Amino acid sequence: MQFNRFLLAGAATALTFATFTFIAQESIAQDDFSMGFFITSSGPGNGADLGGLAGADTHCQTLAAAVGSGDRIWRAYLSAQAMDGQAAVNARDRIGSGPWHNAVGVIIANDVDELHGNNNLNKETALDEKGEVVNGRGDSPNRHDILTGSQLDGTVVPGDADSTCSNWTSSGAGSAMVGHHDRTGGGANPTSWNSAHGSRGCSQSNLRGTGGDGLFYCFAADLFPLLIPLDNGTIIDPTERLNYVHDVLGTWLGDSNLDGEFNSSDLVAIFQASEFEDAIVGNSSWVTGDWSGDGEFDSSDLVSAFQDGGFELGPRPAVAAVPEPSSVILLAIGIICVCRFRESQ
Ligand SMILES: [Ca+2]
Ligand SMILES: [Ca+2]
Ligand SMILES: [Ca+2]
Repeated sequence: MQFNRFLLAGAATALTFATFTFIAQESIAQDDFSMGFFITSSGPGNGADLGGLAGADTHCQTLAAAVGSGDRIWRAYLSAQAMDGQAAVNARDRIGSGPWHNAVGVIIANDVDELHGNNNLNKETALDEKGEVVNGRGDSPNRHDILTGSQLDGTVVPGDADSTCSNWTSSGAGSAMVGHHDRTGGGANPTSWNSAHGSRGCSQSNLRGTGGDGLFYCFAADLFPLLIPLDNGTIIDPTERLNYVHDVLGTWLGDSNLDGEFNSSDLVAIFQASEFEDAIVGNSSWVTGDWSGDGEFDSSDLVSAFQDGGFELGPRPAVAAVPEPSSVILLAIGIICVCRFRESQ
């Protein structure tokens, strides 16, 4: 009897959670036609040296923020090869679950499988973040070679040969797999958006020489359902929030881009959102620096994030290390000073 009651309670909890998640996902699927996909209007400018995956993500975030879409978490559609002790990364695993619309609300794909199957990605729909068409074959200059480092199914190219310009750090020797957003051209798979052929080299001039320009795809990683309880006031109590961040999200307080780590790229992202102690009431969310859930990004958010102790520690371990209190508080104070200085510029 006791056991049955336990089972029933467990089932009810699971059902409630499932229902909540379902409702959350439904509401997003139905009324979110905001931009979730674009081709970078320009690359960082140093060929296929994008500053690694992290640099590419930051470039996506910066371009999105410049057109008012900085409140989503942006990821570059790029794979990375196993190298220097780092595991391989598949582009298809980096971009959330969709659906993704372009800058004018047209659907690109509803989910990861559709994106790699019968998607709606072509020259007319694969717009840049400003909603403008990206030059393709027949235009001058042709910019249709889009960096991906990926196979047709969005996974990393197997083998040791360079397919990612040294994991997006080379602007010289090497090669990167590219796709054609206009679905036409040369290569083994000329109509593929993500895996047409390898580039001739990694420099800006070599990329331009064969119809590219160091551009890449950016997708909004659909992580909103997990953030809803943090952003809509469901979980207010600081201890409950911390438990949710640690146990459900599996990360640290301060990980604004939800990549599992709290580091400088999170700080860059929240600085770019420019909501630190601004005059607009209740305008901030997890991704723009309000980790406490009061709708504001202020110094208390930074202090509590640094007290949580995950800064620059990498992914959260099963048993968290105890932070050294005085040094993390000093670091938080330093960052607050930088924020205030930047705000006053
Ligand atoms: Ca992070
Ligand atoms: Ca505010
Ligand atoms: Ca706050």
